[in-house]
Amino acid sequence: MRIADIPHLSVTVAAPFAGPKKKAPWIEHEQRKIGDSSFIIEYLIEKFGVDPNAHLTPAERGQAVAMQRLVEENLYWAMVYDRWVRDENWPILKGSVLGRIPAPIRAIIAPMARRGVRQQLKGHGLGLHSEREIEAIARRDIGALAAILGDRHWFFGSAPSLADATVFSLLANIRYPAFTSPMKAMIAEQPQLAAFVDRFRDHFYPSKTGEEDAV
Ligand SMILES: N[C@@H](CCC(=O)N[C@@H](CS)C(=O)NCC(=O)O)C(=O)O
Repeated sequence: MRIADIPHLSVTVAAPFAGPKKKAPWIEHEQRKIGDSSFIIEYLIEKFGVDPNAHLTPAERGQAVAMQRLVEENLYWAMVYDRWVRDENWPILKGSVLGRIPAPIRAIIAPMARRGVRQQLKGHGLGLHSEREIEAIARRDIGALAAILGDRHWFFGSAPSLADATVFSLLANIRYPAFTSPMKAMIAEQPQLAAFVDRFRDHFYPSKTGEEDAV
């Protein structure tokens, strides 16, 4: 929405259960609720007549879909693993992601949510691997993104497109918040990719620049 200049109000909720898919994110527009970031984007492109991918070639659009799957369907789960399974991150998670739930309810819900996420990780398959194996998978994904970006300013063309938003959304969530993750170093070891994440933030979230755990 920031790329396409669509006026909006961002709301952070304690739990995603009011969403149509019972997952975040969802949008509410003209009395309708639409869930899942890809369906939301399709809806906005049609409703507002703006397409951040308009300047991409068909091949680039195909690559953007492949990158989105890498980020959302694979690398995302490595972030979930780091946040929810690593014991050192559990107190941070309880105070941040789960921090909006009132304390007495949180005491009951938090361990249940953790068990549920462990089950999700196993269902996906990533949670069946060892910590070392998960690190190796994440390293390959981050290396692939860095190789695709190369020394370019944005992933495709001279203006930001949806691939930039997709990659930023996940890498910013690894790079800036206080959670311990081996992926922080993996991103930092790819200076062009790390600079890209910072550049996107400076461009679209100038008020967050300088904050360590604001995303
Ligand atoms: N691919 C979906 C992913 C949605 C998703 O997994 N959302 C997570 C938070 S980032 C969620 O709401 N999880 C809660 C749950 O599974 O109960 C999208 O991009 O919208």
